[in-house]
Amino acid sequence: MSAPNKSYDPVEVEALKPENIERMRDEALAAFAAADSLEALQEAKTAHAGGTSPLSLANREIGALPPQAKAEAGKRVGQARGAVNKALAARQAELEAERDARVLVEESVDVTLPHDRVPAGARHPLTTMMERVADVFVSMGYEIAEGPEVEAEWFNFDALNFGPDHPARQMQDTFFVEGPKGPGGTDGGSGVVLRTHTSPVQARALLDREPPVYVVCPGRVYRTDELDATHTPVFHQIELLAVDEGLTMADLKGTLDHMVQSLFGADMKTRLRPNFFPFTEPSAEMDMLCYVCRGESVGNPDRPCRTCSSEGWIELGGCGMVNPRVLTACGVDPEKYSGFAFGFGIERMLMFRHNVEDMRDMVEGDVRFTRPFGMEI
Ligand code: FA5
Repeated sequence: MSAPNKSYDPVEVEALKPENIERMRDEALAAFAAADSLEALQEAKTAHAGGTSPLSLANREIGALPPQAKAEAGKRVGQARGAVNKALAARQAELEAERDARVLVEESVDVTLPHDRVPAGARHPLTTMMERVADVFVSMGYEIAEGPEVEAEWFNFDALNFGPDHPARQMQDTFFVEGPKGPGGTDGGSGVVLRTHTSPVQARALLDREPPVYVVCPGRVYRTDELDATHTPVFHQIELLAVDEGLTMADLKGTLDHMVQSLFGADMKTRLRPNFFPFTEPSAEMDMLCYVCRGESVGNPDRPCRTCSSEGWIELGGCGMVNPRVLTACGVDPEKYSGFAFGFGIERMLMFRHNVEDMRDMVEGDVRFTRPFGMEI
């Protein structure tokens, strides 16, 4: 039997005494329990479970013990540290759960509260309608052409074969940009007008390009009309011009049919009635089958149609073969080329396509009118 180890004196290692280890553990547990926030718990953790905490320092003392005492001291300190870490993790979880519950309440959003956010607007249906019509032709290879709204009288009238005395030139119909009397006392000596239709873009397109020319021209136009349910002094037209070799009225009719079928359905059709425009010859008024009754209201008193007044057709606008005089004025050889053109009002189309009864609703800027059309892009 070996003799007792004289160098082993447990009394000398104060920190490792069982009662001291227990006290350190209890102080740590009490500090964790007292921590009422995650910040306070972090401080308690540093003090009681950090690298310089009493238990860690005691742990370091174990190395100085004689081998036979190390196991017992190590077990005691290890158990105490285990209890401390367990209590720390439990308190941490508790405080985090409390914080999460508090955040959920404090940061919750009452979606039923009335709000004062500015409601989203909507594009004006005239814009979307114009784009939709133009898209029909762009998909056929037509190019979009534009011209100025403040236009030279020459483009608006002269190039389009309006005679110098044509009534449309009069101040009762046309806004002249400057109003001094012209030579001989005629109105509109300035030679500059607010364009009265999109047809001047025909002349501009022909002067800018070599045939073949296929253009679609949407835009705003001005006339001295009073604002009422079916007229506005500022309105929108869309114009189509095709100039190529061998174009005929049949091409015009086919193009019109394709347009109304794209916009209103595959069973739609158009009809032409003789008319006069100085810049087309022959000229016609173009009608489309009433998109509401499809012509079924005609002679049928049991099925009256308000949209077409039971006539079965709706007037769309004007059209015709480009007058050779216009081609000549724009430097195009009428012996070689022919063309067709048509133009119609977007406001009127919006009226019958969406049952808008009063054109004034389109110009007042009230979102209650535009919103139901939705946000089309
Ligand atoms: C013209 O303006 C011709 N430039 C159309 C044309 C183009 C004919 C190419 C031949 C070849 P008109 O004056 O009829 O034609 O007007 C065309 C359309 O504009 C009318 O059918 C109507 O829908 C619309 N419109 C005319 N005046 C007004 C107005 N004051 N308010 C709203 N829309 C109007």
